[in-house]
Amino acid sequence: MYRASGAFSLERNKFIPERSKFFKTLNKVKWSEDSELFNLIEKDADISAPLKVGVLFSGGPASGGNNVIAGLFDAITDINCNSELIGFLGGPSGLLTNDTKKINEMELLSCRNIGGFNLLGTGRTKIEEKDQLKKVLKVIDEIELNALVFIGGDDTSTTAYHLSNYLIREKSECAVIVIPKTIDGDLKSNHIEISFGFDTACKVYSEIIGNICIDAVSSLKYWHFIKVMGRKASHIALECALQTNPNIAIISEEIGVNNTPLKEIVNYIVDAVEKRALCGRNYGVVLLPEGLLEFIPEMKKLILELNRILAANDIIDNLTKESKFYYEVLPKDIQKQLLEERDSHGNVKLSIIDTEKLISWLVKRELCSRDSKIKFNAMHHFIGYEGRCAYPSIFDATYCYNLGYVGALLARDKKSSVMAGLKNLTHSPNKWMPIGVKLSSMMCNEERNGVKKKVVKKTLVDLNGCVFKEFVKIREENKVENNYYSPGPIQYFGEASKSVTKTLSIESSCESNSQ
Ligand code: FBP
Repeated sequence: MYRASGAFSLERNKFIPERSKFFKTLNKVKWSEDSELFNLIEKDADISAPLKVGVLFSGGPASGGNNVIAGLFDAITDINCNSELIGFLGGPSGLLTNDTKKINEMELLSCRNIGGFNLLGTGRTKIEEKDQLKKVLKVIDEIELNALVFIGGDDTSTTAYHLSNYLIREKSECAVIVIPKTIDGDLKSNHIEISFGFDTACKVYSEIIGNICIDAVSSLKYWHFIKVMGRKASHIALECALQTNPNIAIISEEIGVNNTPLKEIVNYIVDAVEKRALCGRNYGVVLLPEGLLEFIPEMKKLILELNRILAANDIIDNLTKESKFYYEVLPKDIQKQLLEERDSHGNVKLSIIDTEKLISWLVKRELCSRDSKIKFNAMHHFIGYEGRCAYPSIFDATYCYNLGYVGALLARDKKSSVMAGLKNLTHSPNKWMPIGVKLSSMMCNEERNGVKKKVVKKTLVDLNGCVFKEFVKIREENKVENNYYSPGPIQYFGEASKSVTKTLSIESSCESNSQ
């Protein structure tokens, strides 16, 4: 098995995350309940029997996952030293096939505070069919699990909700608990301030974007088109824009709400290219979110039609006239990428579509059609996989370790169908308040592939929210001026190591101002 090695990893292994004050003595805390939440309060708890807890990673990796496992392991063995933690290998598929390994202290020693999901592996297998639920129940019974902890995003939480209802119907006492994970930052609610992994990914991406900005203003000859991850929501692009001040950052949700056609987006960029050229700046930086294409009306329609055509093994000629027109003007490479195999949800894999190349190609074409004599040289970057397994920031390392503790306490007290959470995340960890959010309070009805389904809501960028408004304040000036900011690498020591994302700090100060 791969292990991180080297002096820095060893130093990171030794880091001991600060804990919420509630975790100092576990037999002195109990959950109180209201309609949406479980709150941890200081009160004597019963001595617990040993726990047998199952855990798995689901979906894309996010920094801090190992610390969730470490926190979970430390807490269940603190609760009773004979407790056991069983990891399912390869994500949800390992749960279906009962592919497991027992997690022990020795193995954890090498991965505490280190990024990656390689301790167990991860996957995107969906568990929703009746026979799959039956298989999971069989595995739970065979291993005699007291609780099953899913470390995953919104789709995983939806699975956990339906599974927990099934287990209740089948009279199983196994509790189902979710730990909120995704770099995309779209798994949040009134109670969940942020999913883990967002902080580290945004800091890694902002370091790279900041470096590119400084290169742009040093070399003076390139327009850099950078696509950043975020399957649907633009939280990452927005956060990185606030951290680095590129000349242009497009936010998909705004394009979607305004139904902005592709041509208008291209003209917006070309206007900025021309304005900057007038000041002698034939260079710049454009940030694009991964999910952009699915928000542009004509592209959205084309992708939906292609999804249907591919699912039915139909031919491209059967696209509607309008979609066929847009398909045919696309560069051949992009056409090919749009036809690649869909993911397990039937969606196009946006991470493999070169949106950054498409947009820069259209910008160049528009400059030509305007008979512009401006020098325009484009460079392209996709920043995504670079940040999902990075060494977790102090925030993510600490947050994840504490989330593991919350998960263990929910397991001890048999709280099922809940998401582990911590409130007050902009304060120091000893002030963090452990919570369990009932999944039922996070459900909504949504149409997925033509069928109405009860799902955990994906939270997109709120265009009326404080974070987006902060971005709107600076974007006009940033278009022409060089206000680039290069935040540098993640810090592990000193004051700067305590920083949280702009998203979290702006949202938290907005909330306290409104109270
Ligand atoms: P999760 O929501 O599962 O955490 O994954 C997020 C993500 O990193 C997206 O930003 C990206 O679109 C996707 O994973 C890419 O994953 P894959 O390589 O499996 O297609």
